Amino acid sequence: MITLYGNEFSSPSNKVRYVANALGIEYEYKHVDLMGGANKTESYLKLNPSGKVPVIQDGDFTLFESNAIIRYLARKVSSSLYPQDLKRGALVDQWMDFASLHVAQAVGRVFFNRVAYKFLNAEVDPRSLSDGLQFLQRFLPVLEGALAKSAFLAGPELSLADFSLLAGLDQAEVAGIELEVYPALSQWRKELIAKDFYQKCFSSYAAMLHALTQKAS
Ligand SMILES: N[C@@H](CCC(=O)N[C@@H](CS)C(=O)NCC(=O)O)C(=O)O
Repeated sequence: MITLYGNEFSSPSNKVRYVANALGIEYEYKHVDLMGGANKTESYLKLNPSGKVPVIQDGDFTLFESNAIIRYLARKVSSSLYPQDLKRGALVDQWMDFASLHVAQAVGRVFFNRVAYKFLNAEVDPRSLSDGLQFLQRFLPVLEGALAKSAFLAGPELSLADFSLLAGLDQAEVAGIELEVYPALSQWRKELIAKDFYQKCFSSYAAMLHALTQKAS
């Protein structure tokens, strides 16, 4: 069975859980206590030298980087979530990169500087916060445009790109990021959150995160 090392705070970790659930791939989940430094131990650094979650182990094969992991899982079971067709697959890659590099990173900046800094004993970085907000102002309308045209990000079929984006937006409410002004994006998100693959992890990510942050603050 696959072992997944992750943390509930971590969108990339949750992305892997959503995809594994959707694919019906069983996994053993190992919580990595990031605040307690469990990701910096010698044995963990052997799994991922950067000390980050998520990591999976499939037998003697170890893999880190969430997008690489979800591609691996989809290929392992020949899932249409990552189409074999050259162009359809390339479109999924395009939106996965967009969701991770532009959207999830920007959400992460806002989340860090509005919420996470409090329990990480870190300093707020005003430049990073304003960059994050500006990126979101620029890139969320791009997503709204795509989702107003097709049911899912890379076209009419659900794909890995939707999972990348869904996980990347999980911290939106807690970070005070307004998504309701984007109706197609909000509807797409509402429908995916209701699915079993998501509900198996969280009935509401915002509520879970709120409870965790209250405990940590
Ligand atoms: N690009 C990586 C990002 C992974 C990442 O940044 N993980 C964070 C949690 S969201 C982490 O492990 N942070 C702990 C640290 O940097 O020490 C992926 O998609 O897997």
